[in-house]
Amino acid sequence: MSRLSKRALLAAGGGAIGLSLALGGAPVGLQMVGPRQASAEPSPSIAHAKLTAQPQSTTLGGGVQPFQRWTYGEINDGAALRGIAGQTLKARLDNQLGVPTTLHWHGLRVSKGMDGVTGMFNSPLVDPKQAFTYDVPLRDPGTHWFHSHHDSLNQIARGLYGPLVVENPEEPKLFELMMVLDDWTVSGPDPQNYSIDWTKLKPSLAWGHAGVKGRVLTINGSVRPRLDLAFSGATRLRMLNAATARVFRPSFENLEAWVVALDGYGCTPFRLDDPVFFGPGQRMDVLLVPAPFGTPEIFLGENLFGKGTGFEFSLGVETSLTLAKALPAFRPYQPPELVPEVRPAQRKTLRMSEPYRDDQRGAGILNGQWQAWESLVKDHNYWLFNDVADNSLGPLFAGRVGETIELRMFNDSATHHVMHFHGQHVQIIENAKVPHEVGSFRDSLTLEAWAEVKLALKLDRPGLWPLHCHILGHQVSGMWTYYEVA
Ligand SMILES: [Cu+2]
Repeated sequence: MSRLSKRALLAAGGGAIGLSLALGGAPVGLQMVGPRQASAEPSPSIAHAKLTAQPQSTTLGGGVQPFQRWTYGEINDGAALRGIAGQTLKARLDNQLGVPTTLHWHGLRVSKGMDGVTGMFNSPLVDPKQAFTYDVPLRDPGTHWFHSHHDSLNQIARGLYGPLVVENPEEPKLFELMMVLDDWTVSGPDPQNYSIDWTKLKPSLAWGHAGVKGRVLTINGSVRPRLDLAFSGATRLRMLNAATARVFRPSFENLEAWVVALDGYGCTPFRLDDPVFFGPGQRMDVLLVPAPFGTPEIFLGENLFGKGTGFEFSLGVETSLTLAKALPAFRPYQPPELVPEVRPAQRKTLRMSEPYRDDQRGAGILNGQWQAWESLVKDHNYWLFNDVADNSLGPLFAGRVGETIELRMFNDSATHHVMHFHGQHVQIIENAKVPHEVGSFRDSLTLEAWAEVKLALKLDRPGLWPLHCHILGHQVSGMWTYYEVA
């Protein structure tokens, strides 16, 4: 078995995932992630994955009734699709659902038409019983993910997502643990006997507030997950927030925790002593070492105040590198073609707000014209970007490859938003409320109520690229726009 086929698909947390990453046509089995030795064998430049979108019976545990989840094969319980930086992933999506779907490669710089967004963005819609193969160059190492970008609110909530780890051969190999956070909409009076309830995903006034959150929290698809840390040394925790609306605020107890990557890209490592906001779509890589005493735990901070629900870690049998040896090897990842120029070619502003009643001017722009508040909200246009609910005034900006755009973002509202850039990462230049993020490259950033940030992006991939809120009820009620790169 070649190096890729052994390493290409690795499962952490003891679970199987139906992402068969195959080389030469033969699907590859699962393997636990542990400390790995560097190999002298070269990596094949092409990796293949077969992702079958299909319904599958599952249970989350904790008294939730079994239900049909949508998956890419088997249940996602902490496994990841893996490749090595520099490879190209050819991922065949086979649609065995009764509805059309697509795949979006969140955090990856793909080419026009491969991004999983249909319509003006040119990616094909994959009908039931049809297949499409995506070309995904694994340019940037890190913890990324893939998910449906068609009817995303419904399809992601029902489970159509999975982590994608692009390994960096320069980084030390540590014992790893994948941690996918999600929440599930349920109904029923008895918490020991909840039923999954998809009707809560229908259009509702919640879209105009914080979005639709599920009452049942899971890690790796389980209410009571098994979370093994290395017996000694540092564990690399790869966190992903796959929820459609819930911002978490994770914190750790009886653990030393160092953040080494944000949204996949290496950052200047910092010690995580205070909880941080962790919005839908975001990733965070944390090195964890248990304290000598006490039970190591993560608290999810799911209500944004207080510690929230705690999950205990256990100690496995694996050993890993010490923190002292591992930490110095992690450094900021900044591909030169994305490092912004000091003097931007253009300065732009993005203001997020709700429509408010203004009988003279109108409450917001729809179909290119100011409209009354009633006309906006009757069709669930609860959010505006620069006063516009539907992009009818064209792109947020247009520029050429290599140009730097300075973008100031203002959250003029009382809820969180998570801005996600397709096509590339952008650098955070100023963020008064979250200073540790300054300088980091992100594809998704959480803005607290009334927050203001300054970003710079050096345009990299030609095409039209969406920019939207990853609180998906906000996305479908006005919070999306796009930018154009020639
Ligand atoms: Cu939002």
